[in-house]
Amino acid sequence: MTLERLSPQSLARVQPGIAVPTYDRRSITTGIVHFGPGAFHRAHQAFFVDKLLATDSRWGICDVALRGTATPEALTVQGGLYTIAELSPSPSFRIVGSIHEAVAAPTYPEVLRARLAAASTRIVTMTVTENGYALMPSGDLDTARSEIAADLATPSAPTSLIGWLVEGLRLRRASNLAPYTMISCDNLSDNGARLRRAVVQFASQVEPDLARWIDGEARFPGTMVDSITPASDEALKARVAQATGLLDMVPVQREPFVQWVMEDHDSDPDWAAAGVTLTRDVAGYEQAKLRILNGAHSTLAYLGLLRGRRTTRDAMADPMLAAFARTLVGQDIAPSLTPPAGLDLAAYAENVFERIANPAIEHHLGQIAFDGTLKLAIRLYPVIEAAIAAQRPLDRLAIPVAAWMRFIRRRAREGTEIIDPQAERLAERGTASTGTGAHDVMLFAEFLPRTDPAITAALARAYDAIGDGGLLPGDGW
Ligand code: CS2
Repeated sequence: MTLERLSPQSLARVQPGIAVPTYDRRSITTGIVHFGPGAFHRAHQAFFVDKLLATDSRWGICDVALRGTATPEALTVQGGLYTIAELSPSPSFRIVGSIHEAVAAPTYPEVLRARLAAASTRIVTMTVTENGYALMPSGDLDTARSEIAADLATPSAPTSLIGWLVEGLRLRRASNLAPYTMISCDNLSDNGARLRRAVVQFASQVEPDLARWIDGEARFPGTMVDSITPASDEALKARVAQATGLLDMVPVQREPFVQWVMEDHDSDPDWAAAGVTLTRDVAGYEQAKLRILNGAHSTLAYLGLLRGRRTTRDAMADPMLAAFARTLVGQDIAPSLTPPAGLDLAAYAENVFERIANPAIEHHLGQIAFDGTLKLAIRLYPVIEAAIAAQRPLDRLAIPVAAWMRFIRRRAREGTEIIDPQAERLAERGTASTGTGAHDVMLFAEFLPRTDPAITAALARAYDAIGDGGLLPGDGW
């Protein structure tokens, strides 16, 4: 039997029990332009906006893909509709209606230009990964990057996120409109401040007055985003089709938990009504999340892969590994944090481990292991810095970093792909490694938080102790 495609017309025939938009989608207008229509955006932010639309129709999303046309095309065929599968022992499915239109920027630059310049567009959001902000390690815009250099040469025909944001702001200023509020939804520390810096620095090279106007008038609230979202696959499509009775080519899956913390900024819309936590201490939430959840994830991923585990569930079912991750969080990571008022770190960490162990989620460790150079730098290196400052021991903290080096060594020797902005250099280092801590740690020196002897000695010891199989203290060393 051929299944009917999910669309506004077929929605009436969805299986009973599936949540569908409760508002009249025909009355929605576009108020948000979003760059990066990937799975995390659809699992997280578009879900919050769906709740918002139940009481305020001004905030439909225009999804923009800077590269590739597959997602916007599939969403367009489906009238913007798609399914979220919430994975738990009793899974639930909901169809989300907040995506009002979806465009591929290279194909429809005029549509994007019009949306950015429209008075009704008040917010621009993005999930473009750290790489999308084109910042150098110093935090300054990398004007030598090819897409940034090209956009600076022809700012009215942009191709990059930053180029588009500035072009849209230029158009708004020319027609006396207020700037839009720009909200980064990437899992980075200080995402609002980083975005501001990139946008203002780009604008200052185009038109210094424009840069001053943006810096003075525009808002870039920081955020913390959280929901475990394994990549979508064919099995998910089949599962969604079975549950809903409709064919969705762009479904997403995530855990039931979903959290969005945003810097309080007198916002319109009423984000709090949609379930967003507004706070003056985003940094406190963000650090707790990046270090505890993401720090534990990366630890489980590198050690787990070395130990022959495939998913987070398998890693948490490995008693030695689960115990190590819990001890690391409790003894080494938690002491590096200053939690926001009202956040009980021990309870938070316990809840994180329950979420990671969710038996209904098939979350591949290989997905978490991507982009290690970027992830370790925000998840674990600040913890190492804090431990050094407070003279706490580094032995346990060195283990996940050593496991990452062992993981790179394994990939390089097997000839399997390393996914990381520094992939080429990492593959070279992995190939040159000998398996001996004193030698190999120095090969990775440029990717470490520091190279003073206290750190390199702890890393070399950890590297030798875990070996190529990711052994842990309880395994007998
Ligand atoms: C994961 C995150 O892939 C990864 O690196 O640690 O995507 C994690 O699942 C999310 O940050 C949870 O909010």
